[in-house]
Amino acid sequence: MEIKSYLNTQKQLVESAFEEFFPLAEGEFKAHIEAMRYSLLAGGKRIRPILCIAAAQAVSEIEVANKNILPVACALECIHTYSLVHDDLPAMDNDALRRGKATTHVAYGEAEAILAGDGLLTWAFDLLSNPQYNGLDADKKLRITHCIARAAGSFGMVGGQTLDITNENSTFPFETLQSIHRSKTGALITASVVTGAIAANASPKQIAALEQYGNHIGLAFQIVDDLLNVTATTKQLGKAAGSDVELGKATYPAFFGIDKTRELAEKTVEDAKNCLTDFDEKALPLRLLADYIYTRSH
Ligand code: GRG
Repeated sequence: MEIKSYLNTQKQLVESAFEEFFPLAEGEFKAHIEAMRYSLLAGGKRIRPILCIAAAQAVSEIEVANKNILPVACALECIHTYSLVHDDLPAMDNDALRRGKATTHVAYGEAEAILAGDGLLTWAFDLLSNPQYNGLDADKKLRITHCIARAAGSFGMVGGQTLDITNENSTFPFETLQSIHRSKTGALITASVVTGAIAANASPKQIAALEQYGNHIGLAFQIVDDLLNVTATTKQLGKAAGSDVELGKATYPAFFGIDKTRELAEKTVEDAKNCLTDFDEKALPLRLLADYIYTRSH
């Protein structure tokens, strides 16, 4: 299996699901929905929904297009996209470029961008709970919803973003950096893997192993993001390169230099793959995704 073609196929699957689930820009709220669609459909690697699908595939024979997995996968991408829209705002990172396009506040204005982010976050929970889209039983729905809410909120992504912003231009211990990375980026990535597994009826033992896998790749993802911020170009990334130094952010390269950071990222990816030893060949996509997280160029 080629990771490139796997990623392309799953990405198309996720994007067609958005066409099915996401409201059209029409009617009374046309302008608001247009701003949400602008950011959601602007591209992006769709790593979180793909991880959700891959985790489901790792524990069952289910068809990838299983109606119960795609709404969860799409909800994760809605939350991720909202976080990018808000992260780009002038009050936060103040970025003008995202996914190779003007950021939402540049295209639609600040108030619309805030509301587009709010709408995307809330829509995620609509998707998760609405029986029209999601045929999971009530217990699974509740577990998945709670897992995602916890990962996205004050004890996960939002908490991590707060730590990140309040620590700009200051020195702090490495443990704080790890904690920022694990909560700001890692928590939603772990939730992507865990919720895919729950939706596909994984056993508690499988869920525990996949949670560990998710923790490692979540951290690796942000370490590589730190690296790319200093080694890649704005054109390659589709967002501002070099912004971490400009904003005075502490990062892995700032702590360890580029070579050591690469080593640490590679080791973290190996740790992730080691969590999959009890899984059979159905976990191949998860193994390849771990490698991809290390080798990605944007
Ligand atoms: C609650 C007001 C308010 C704002 C929330 C939580 C938050 C703002 C921002 C944190 C999210 C953030 C920017 C995390 C960094 C994670 C990261 C590496 C993002 C880039 O993810 P990719 O590479 O992007 O998957 P694509 O564009 O491919 O989806």
